[in-house]
Amino acid sequence: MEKAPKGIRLQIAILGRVNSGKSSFLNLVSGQDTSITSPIKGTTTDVVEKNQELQPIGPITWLDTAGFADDSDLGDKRLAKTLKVLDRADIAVLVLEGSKIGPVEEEIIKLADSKKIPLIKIFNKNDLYRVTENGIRVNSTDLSSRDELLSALKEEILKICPADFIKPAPLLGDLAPEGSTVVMIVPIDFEAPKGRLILPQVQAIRDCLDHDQTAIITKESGYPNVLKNLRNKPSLVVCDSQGVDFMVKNTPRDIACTTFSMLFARQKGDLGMFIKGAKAISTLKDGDKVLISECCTHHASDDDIGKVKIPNLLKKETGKKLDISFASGHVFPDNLSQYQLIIQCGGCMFGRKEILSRLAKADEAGVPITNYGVCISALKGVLDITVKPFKDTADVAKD
Ligand SMILES: Nc1nc2c(ncn2[C@@H]2O[C@H](COP(=O)(O)OP(=O)(O)OP(=O)(O)O)[C@@H](O)[C@H]2O)c(=O)[nH]1
Ligand code: SF4
Ligand SMILES: [Mg+2]
Repeated sequence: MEKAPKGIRLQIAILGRVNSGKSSFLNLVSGQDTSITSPIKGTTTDVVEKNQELQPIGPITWLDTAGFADDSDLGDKRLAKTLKVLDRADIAVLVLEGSKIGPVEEEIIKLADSKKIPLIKIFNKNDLYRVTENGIRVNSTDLSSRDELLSALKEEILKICPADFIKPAPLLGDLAPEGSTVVMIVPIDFEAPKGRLILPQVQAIRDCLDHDQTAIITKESGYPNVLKNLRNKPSLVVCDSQGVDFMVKNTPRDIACTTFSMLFARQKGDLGMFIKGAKAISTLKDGDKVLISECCTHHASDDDIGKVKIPNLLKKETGKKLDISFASGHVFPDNLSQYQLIIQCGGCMFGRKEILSRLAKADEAGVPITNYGVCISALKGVLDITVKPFKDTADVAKD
């Protein structure tokens, strides 16, 4: 079965004091020995991820964490990793020893509340403690209780699940009428993976089909012919950010056009904020620090967009000597105020929550943040064109 991409999975963090039974709970819900369990406190030291299809909710990722109140030497380091999980969790599950709510549990409830993460309490070790509270009571070592637990859990998750997970915002389906044609210009160069398209392209094609539109996929070399041969004009043209100048040059101005990255900027983040952030490019000075933040941790090619192309374009177009640094994967620096600009990748592999959390951190630190696609369009002087299809946010670009 084809795996659901990470970015569309509901992320559920399993939190609780050390030894409360978090890993046992994960093993019970997943029906597998996913996480090591033991009576020794501090058994889970790193975040353990487990994917599961939980119908009718859909694809989810469980995030088993190191427990709170770990007084071992490494306790603080483990807790720091657990706290980072809150930046990407859509929901939290608090695993309690019986119904014990002490200072540790209060701290977790407060943390989840401050990050607006809905929380489900699990009264665990129900066989050892007499729990009288209403809610999900379970003995995580009893495999026969799995079905009952799963149905109670699904009911609770559906009640508190973020609305945009049940019905995710369209990628492009709302930008073109039903029955119309969307042309996608896809580079098939040495950077393209062998025998397949990359995730943003696949998701855009699927979104077209979900919205009863026709998708035509072409390389740059075939694009002029596609336009010539179509009896009716396409409603939208989408291209890879790197080919944005080619698309703009070869597309009549009455046909809307944008980039894959801009589509993801809107769905995963906040396009308006990224557009505002791009305005900071023109204010950069010699010595300014720019952070390039990429969700994937792939090996960079000689022509990598994040590591090579954007830095070169940025230096060339601004003419400034910039101090550019990089962060990848789930790492996002804490001390953001040292940067004058952050450039975030499209984030197609990440959930919306994690990208929004980065936007919130940048906002809090007063640092402008933009994304790859918006930045490239701005640097190539075509942002006013590629932002036009997004009527609600296009005005932000004019301010
Ligand atoms: N009797 C009983 N024992 C349980 C239950 N859940 C977990 N345990 C036991 O409690 C101990 C700790 O369980 P873990 O699942 O490792 O707990 P944890 O919260 O992941 O622990 P850390 O990773 O160290 O924070 C193990 O010996 C489990 O077998 C339960 O519902 N009933
Ligand atoms: S680097 Fe970012 S935009 Fe590119 S594939 Fe990975 S998550 Fe998607
Ligand atoms: Mg554990």
